[in-house]
Amino acid sequence: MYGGGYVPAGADEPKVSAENPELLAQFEARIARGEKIEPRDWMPAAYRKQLIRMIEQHAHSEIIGALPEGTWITRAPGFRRKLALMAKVQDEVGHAQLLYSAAETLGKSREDMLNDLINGKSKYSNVFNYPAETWADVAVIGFLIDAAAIVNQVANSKGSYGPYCRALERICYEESFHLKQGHSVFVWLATGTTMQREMLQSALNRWWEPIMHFFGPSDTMSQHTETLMRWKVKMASNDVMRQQFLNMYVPKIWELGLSLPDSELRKDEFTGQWLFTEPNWDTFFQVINGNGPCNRERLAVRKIAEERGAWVRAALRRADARYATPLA
Ligand code: BYC
Repeated sequence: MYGGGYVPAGADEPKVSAENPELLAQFEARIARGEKIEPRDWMPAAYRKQLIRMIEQHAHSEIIGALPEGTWITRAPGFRRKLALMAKVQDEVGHAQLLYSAAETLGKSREDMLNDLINGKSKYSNVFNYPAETWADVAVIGFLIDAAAIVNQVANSKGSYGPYCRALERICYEESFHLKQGHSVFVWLATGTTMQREMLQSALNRWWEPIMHFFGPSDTMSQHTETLMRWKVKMASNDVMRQQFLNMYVPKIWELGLSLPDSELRKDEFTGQWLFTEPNWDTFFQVINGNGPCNRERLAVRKIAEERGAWVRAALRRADARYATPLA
């Protein structure tokens, strides 16, 4: 239905110069005026392709992101923590639903997106390729990864593509509850016994580099930022978002007497910028290209879920077909 202009993944990058110049100028003027682009509006093929890539990766990150924390539901200490974690994990899967629906408006089917995830063709966030070894990892994910996601999503919710922005607005409300849940566990452990503090410090040390990677490669290395910012898909560059995160959350970590594994980390009071050791970008590219500690396991779990859910999807399709047939 929305097929015009959709270029499947792997095809050559659509050329903006090949677009009708009049339509392109009108489109760019709408974006400059801050208007939202809606699914049936004209859009350049490259805009459509970039949006599908980004929203799809985001949706995959939500379902794969449910896995590391999901393994802790049965082991969460106490009924209250279990309930909160279960609700959070369920929310993350719900976010994926919203995002897959937003991506579908651009012409790629959910089935194709999920197949591309399982076949390793599509990416998802680097951070979910690491194991959640202890309960403190759940605190770090819930507090700091959700915080990092909020920085990114609040910015992008002001972007140009209507369905993505509306999904992000709703997601941000829910993420702020997740952040509270993560913060509560984080502070509990930070102010707990020596063993609890050590467990938290160790989790923080392990997660720091993946969190720094989360915002994407530094602006000088980023492939897509320039185009995405021009079309207001991305509302801040990777480095700007990383700086915002450092500014908001490093003081909160230090206040609790915890340290971060980077001796260069400090705020330059003169420029207001945070200085830090450049994270290892080779490691980042290894992880996002399938060679992180848990990539294979994550995709294997997803594949099993797809296989076991096949009969449900088939039954739903049959039921849909039945109701679509007019009564005799
Ligand atoms: N991980 O040109 P660049 C959550 C890739 S889930 C993996 O800078 P761009 C949560 C990038 O795709 C929230 N890959 O890219 C869920 C590109 O490769 P391709 C997740 C990454 O798009 C459950 C290449 O590197 N949030 O919160 O301009 C539990 C070059 O990068 C990453 C989103 O998905 C990465 N971190 O900017 C708890 C937000 N970074 O595609 C929490 C939506 C980069 O050319 N996405 N790459 O092969 C975005 O905002 C942007 O895509 C990014 C990257 C800022 C991430």
